[in-house]
Amino acid sequence: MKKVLVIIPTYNESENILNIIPEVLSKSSTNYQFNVLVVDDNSPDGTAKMVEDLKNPNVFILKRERKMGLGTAYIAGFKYSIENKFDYVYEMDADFSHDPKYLPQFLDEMEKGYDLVVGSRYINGVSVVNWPIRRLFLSYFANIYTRIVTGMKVHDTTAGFACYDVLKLAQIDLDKVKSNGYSFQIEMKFKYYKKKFKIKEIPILFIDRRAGNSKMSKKVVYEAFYIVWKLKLKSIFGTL
Ligand SMILES: Nc1nc2c(ncn2[C@@H]2O[C@H](COP(=O)(O)OP(=O)(O)OP(=O)(O)O)[C@@H](O)[C@H]2O)c(=O)[nH]1
Ligand SMILES: [Mg+2]
Repeated sequence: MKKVLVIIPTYNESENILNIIPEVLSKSSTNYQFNVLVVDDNSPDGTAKMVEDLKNPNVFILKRERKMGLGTAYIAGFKYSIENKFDYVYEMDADFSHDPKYLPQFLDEMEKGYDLVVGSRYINGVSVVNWPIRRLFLSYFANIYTRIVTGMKVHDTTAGFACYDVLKLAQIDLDKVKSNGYSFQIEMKFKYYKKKFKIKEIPILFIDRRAGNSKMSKKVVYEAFYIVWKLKLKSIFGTL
């Protein structure tokens, strides 16, 4: 039986976390044991305590002292998956934008030999529901821009719903990953692309958060715009 870890970073997700965890765990089968790792940044709404009170042996938590951003939360989770010898590790949001029903489909693709499977909003047109048109435009054109600058053949470079093969992930120098917001997603995919690891995109329907508040900020958007150039230049000079 393979060990699967789903990393869910949280900041004030008390309205979602107790609903999403059981849905993830319910995907366990004879072939796969699903586990959840919540990476919580001392959410003032008590998200961490709710997770601890579950006392579920398949639910783990990493508690950080203050809000430090999505990128470093995932890096901490990735290291946890490597140290604890999981087979596959997922990135997933707590807010139900990423429907847990898709989780098994990622594994079907992993078993075909892919190193990274990305849940994409931008193959087969656009599959995003309930986003303000401004935000959709921003995300869509940010992706086209990223593809042009980096040359990556990935349609949804900022996607945050993904599954990694842990042995391959261990070959990436995670301490060198510096970006934090959406650019974190771009950076991980670019590193896989440059290493010629096999990336597969599967279509998902992305739905705006069900409950709770958005943490998206302008800073994160600006970061993404210059990071793609930084990544491109680093790859040219061999310092990626
Ligand atoms: N640990 C940690 N988690 C975070 C941080 N920022 C966001 N998150 C979590 O990361 C996931 C994605 O964040 P969201 O706020 O949904 O960001 P988004 O999807 O870009 O924006 P909305 O869906 O509009 O809210 C959620 O589970 C958040 O709780 C952070 O600084 N630290
Ligand atoms: Mg969200």
